[in-house]
Formats: sequence, structure tokens, C-alpha cells
Amino acid sequence: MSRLIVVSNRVASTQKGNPAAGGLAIGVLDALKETGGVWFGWSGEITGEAAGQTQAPVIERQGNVTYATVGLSRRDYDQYYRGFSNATLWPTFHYRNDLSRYDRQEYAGYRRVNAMLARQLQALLEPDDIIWVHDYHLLPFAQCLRELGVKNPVGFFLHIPFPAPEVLRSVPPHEELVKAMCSYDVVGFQTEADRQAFVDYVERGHCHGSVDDAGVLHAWSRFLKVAAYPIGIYPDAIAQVAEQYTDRKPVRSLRDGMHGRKLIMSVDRLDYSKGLVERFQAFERLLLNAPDWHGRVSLVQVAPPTRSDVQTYQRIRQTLEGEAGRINGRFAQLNWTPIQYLNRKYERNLLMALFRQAHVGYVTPLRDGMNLVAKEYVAAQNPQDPGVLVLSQFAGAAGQLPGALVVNPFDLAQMAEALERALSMPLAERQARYTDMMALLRENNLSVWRDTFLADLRHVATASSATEKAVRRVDAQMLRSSLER
Ligand code: ADQ
Repeated sequence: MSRLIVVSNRVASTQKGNPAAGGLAIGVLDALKETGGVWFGWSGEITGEAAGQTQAPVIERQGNVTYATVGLSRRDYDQYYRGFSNATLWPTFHYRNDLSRYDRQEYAGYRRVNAMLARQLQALLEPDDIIWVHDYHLLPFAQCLRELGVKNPVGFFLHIPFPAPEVLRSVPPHEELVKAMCSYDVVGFQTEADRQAFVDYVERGHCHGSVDDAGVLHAWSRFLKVAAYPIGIYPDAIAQVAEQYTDRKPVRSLRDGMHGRKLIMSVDRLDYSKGLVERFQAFERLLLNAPDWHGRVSLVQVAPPTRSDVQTYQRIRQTLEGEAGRINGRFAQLNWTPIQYLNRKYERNLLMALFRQAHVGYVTPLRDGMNLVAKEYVAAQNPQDPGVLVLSQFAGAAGQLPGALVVNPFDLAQMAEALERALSMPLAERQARYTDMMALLRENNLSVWRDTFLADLRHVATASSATEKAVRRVDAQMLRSSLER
């Protein structure tokens, strides 16, 4: 089987033998181990080089997986990562045009870094490799490889939502970006709605593209497969560690500290797309509407800061701290704090055991590509006494977890009602919902995500090499017959 090359913005934590928390790291690493391969990306280090320059990749081997990482100059980091990726694309793709800014220099930096990374990767490529690129930092990566003459099959998976065309058009180089995405051979999205948004842009924009029934899109003289590949988890592995870690000290402290109260739990990166402020306010609404819950329920929010050098992230942190303080000040009693807000990371296994203690998983992003926390919360439950998931309709996961209480995160009253319903739901109903969702999580687990994507990419590889052979055969025949004449 051909070697797999994975390209993502960051590689670092996996390199130290400590797979990062997310599905990308876990799912992709298994595939790399199976076929052998290379994981290529930014090391997380800022170097003293000039913009657009970097040293050759640092290569580290672990078994049959090679980690190849490069540093970024300060200017490249500021323009490509902090700037266009996280201050333009991230907010716009999460429908927060109000938080998005556009700066031509930053966009130039974004393109420059993509081109530089492509040059660095090219030197490591072998003719039969297949390449799998991840996420919004690298939309033009395949185009850069093609400009260097790379012919290998290249696939792309977008972990975040793809916005409706009208929203995307607020990013000035929208057409260039979509055209660049059409240089891939397979483009994958989390949900059917994301895929449809991409197809709508291509079919209705100036590019006059079209898509056939098999999901093959034709635009700008290229053919590519576009499909939804919802990312999953390994639910049984999560269930197992959640149970194993139940008696660890932090888990016991949480349980003991509840003094028999009900626990609502939320875990997110501290990001404005996750709907944390609205979530706190809906919890406040519950306390206002239902005073009999005072002293009988607490909300634990775990949210470690991320991208704290991007200004909007500093603001959300301040706002949230203010809201937690205000709500606690309003309702707290000497022996009860309504909201416990923890600004820290937890070891993954421990986190799963913490989920198992919670009567309600409260996952209400304003927009989210998928949201793995929702899936992990369900998988971590005790089948004999499972908790209830309250889930935003704007998380990709909502289409995959029909047993959740699905809410609109902008409707505080509806969220408060859903919390109350979740807190009082009878055991039989909780078990029925849990059983349905676990079956679906098993059916669409992480291997299914990865294997379907890679099967489609390999199919392209086989088809294009067959076409190339056919073209070569035709060329040879034409040459022969012209010589014979
Ligand atoms: P994220 O926006 O990071 O991912 P999410 O899918 O919820 O969101 O994944 C977060 C991961 O980090 C989960 O596995 C979670 O357990 C872990 N995590 C969160 N908080 C933590 C903490 N305090 N300590 C330790 N671990 C923590 C992006 C997209 C999502 C998409 C994923 C995967 O934004 O929509 O689901 O990629 O494709």
C-alpha cells in the first residue's frame, strides 16, 4: 500500500510521544502506523529566519512513522497563523464576520507560508505517496504543490464548518481560496451542510462549476471528489478509561465536593465559537426560573485558554470571568457556588472520568465543525445510570447524536428549559437515549472516518495512474504509427 503523508499545521505534541487530545492526532496516527509514513508540519517554534525562510525539516523517527517539522519566522507566524488563519478564516468560517478582519499583508503571508511548506515537503516525497492535508491553515497547500510539479494524489479535510457562500464572500480573496481548494483530489467536510455550502459556492459563483451524482465536482478544469466524512471517536475505549479512572483523586474530589448535588459539565477550548457566555446566561436563567434548584445543582466549566496572543481571545476570557463572577455573586450561598470555572487542561483519561460524573453534558457552541466533546461525553457515561447531553443545533455532532436534547444556543429560555428537563429525566428515558447514541458512535467511529477518506483518496490514486498509463499507451501508439507512416 502506498505511503501516507499527513500535513497539518501542528505536529508537536505527538512528536514527544504524547498524542494530542483531539481526534486528528489519534485517528491519523493509527493510519500512519499501519502503512508507515510521514507527519509534516510546524514544530511550534519561532525562529530567527527571514519571512518565508526556514531550515530543512527536523526529522525524527518513531517506529515506521517519521515526524518532519519546521520552524516559522516571527513574521510568518504573525501573518499566517495569528493573522489570516485565526483572525480572518476562523471567525468567518464560524459565522463571526463581526470578529473577522482582513489585511492584505497577512493574506500574502498566509500564501507565502503555504508555498514554503510545500517546498519543504516536496523534498521528502516519493512518487507513490498519497498526501492528506488538514484544516483551514492549509487551504492553498495542494495548489502550491501542483505549482512545483507534484502529481501525487492530495486530499484535504476541513475540521471546521464551511460557511454559506454569502458569508464566505466577506473574505476578499474568497474566489482564489475556493479555486485553490479545487487543486485537491478529494475535499472532505464534517457534515453534508458544509459540503453543500462549498458546492453552492462553486455552482453559483463565477466559476460555473458543477457536481455530479457521484460527488465529483468539475471546476476550473479540475475534477475532484467532494464529500462529508464526519469525524468520530473510539467510544468503547473511552467508556473503558472513564470507568478505570473513576477513583482517581481529582475525580473523587469532584464527586465529594458536590455533596449529592447534580452536576452539569462543559469542557471546551476557551473560544468565542463555543458559546460560553450564552451558556452561563442560560444557566442563570434556570436558577431564576426554578429556585428549587438553588443549592442542588452546579455548573462546572473547564476551558483552558488557547491562542491567547489573538486579541479576541483575550476579550472572551475577560467577559467570561466577569459573567461567572456576576452570576455567582447573585446566587451563591455559603456552602454552594453555582458556577465553577476552571481555566486549565486535564489529562485526557481523567477528563473522560470527569464526564462520567456529570448528570448533564452541556455542549452549546454557536458553531462547531463537529465537536468531539459531545461524543466523548456520551461514550464516557455509565450505561446503568447515564447522564443527558444538551447539544447545540449548530454543532456538526447534532446530526449524529439524535438522543441529545438539541437546543438553539441563542435561545436562553429554551436552553434553560432543556437543562431542567435533562436534570429531571427518568432513568428509562436516559438509558434509551444513551443506547441509541452509543450504537451510532460505534457505527461511525474514528476508523470509519479515516478509512472512508483514505479509500476515496486511494481510489483517485488508482484511477489517475490508470488514466496516465492509458494516456502513455495512446501516446506510444501514436508515435509508433507516425513512425510507420
Ligand atoms: P476543537 O475546536 O478543538 O476541534 P473539539 O472537537 O471539541 O473542538 O475537540 C477538542 C478536544 O480537546 C476533545 O477531544 C476534548 O476532549 C479535548 N479537550 C477540550 N478541553 C480540554 C481540556 N480542558 N483538557 C484536556 N482536553 C481537552 C476542531 C473543530 C471541531 C472538530 C475537531 C475534530 O473545531 O469542530 O470536532 O476539530 O475534527
